[in-house]
Amino acid sequence: MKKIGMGLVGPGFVGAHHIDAVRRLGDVDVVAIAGSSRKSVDQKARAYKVERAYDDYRALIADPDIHVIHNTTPNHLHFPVIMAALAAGKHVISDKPLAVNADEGRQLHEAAVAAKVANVVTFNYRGNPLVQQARLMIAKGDAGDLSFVHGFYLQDWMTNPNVFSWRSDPTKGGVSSALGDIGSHWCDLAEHVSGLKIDSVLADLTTVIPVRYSSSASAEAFSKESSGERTPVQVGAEDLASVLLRFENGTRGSFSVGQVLPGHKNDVQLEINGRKLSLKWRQEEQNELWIGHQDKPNCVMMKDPSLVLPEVQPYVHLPGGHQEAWSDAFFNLIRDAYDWVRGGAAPDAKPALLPTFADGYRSTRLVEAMLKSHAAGGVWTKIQPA
Ligand code: SOE
Repeated sequence: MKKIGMGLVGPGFVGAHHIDAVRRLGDVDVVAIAGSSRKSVDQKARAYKVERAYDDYRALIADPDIHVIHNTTPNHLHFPVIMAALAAGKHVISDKPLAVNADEGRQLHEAAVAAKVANVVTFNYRGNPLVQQARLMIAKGDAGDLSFVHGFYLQDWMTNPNVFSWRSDPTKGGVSSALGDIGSHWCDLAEHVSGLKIDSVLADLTTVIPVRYSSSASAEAFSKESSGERTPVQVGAEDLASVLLRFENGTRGSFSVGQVLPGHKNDVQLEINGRKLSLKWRQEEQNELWIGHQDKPNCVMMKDPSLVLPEVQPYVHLPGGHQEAWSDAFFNLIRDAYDWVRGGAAPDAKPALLPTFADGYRSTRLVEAMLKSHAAGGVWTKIQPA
């Protein structure tokens, strides 16, 4: 069997999980990684047991043994790296947000469609089996008409002002921090599970920590490294935001995101209330789905292959009571992406779960509308059409 060759650009926190997921597939070779400095990329290559290491992403893209490019670079590099990969006719799996603004998001989406390659954005929370269970229950009408879609995505790893990530740097992360980095996940999840599109938003943003202290190295996600010599940097991007939502069919919603909220590690919650029942899923307790009733006791469904709908069973890897985790859901997304690659990446062969550059582009328009709403003093703002 001929193996598919994978290459990864930007081996940081999440890069390691792309490599793990791909190795779990069995028929994909991790051929090479590319990083920004010779010393650090060699170090990562040794740590991840990858044979080839490039200090220029263009050399990795030109490597003829590589068919699929995984882009896990800081946000400002998504555009040049992905454009180069698409120009070389390679499939691309990119981290979110797809781009730092909607204009770049549109160009990447259009280039991927023209290149006729698999194009995937890692909105990985879609890969959780109980997220799919909730989505299908709603699609089958179990919840009835939806009235309210709400939740949050809260983290605490940026609480210390000495933690300085490229996410807070407008030249690297983009003008938004919390909304682009984690609000993008929440909105994608809310639209994917509810089956509804957000029509307009009213946003309130703030920066709880307006001055951070940076060192020469930007902190990897979830790193608490804060020692060493530091210089103060004025931060303009939001680290806390709340947004009211109106969906196209009139359904209402709201969510909050925050990166500086002690105790919340990677706390994503989505609750959807229909006229017949309510569903609630929380990432930190991801093996459970809460089902709320008005006229009988509420219940908690455990992730178990014999309890979920038949379409969800392929996404469950262990019997009930054997906890599955973030990396299993991430693997599910990567597995679907490579199924699409193996099948020739035809648009109509895309697995239903898989988020594409069209979703990534949509997400950049959602974030842009939220920034615009806040800048205008908190006014209802429509999402721009594609
Ligand atoms: C840091 O906030 C981060 O690593 C995000 O960038 C990821 O997308 C999210 O899944 C986990 O948190």
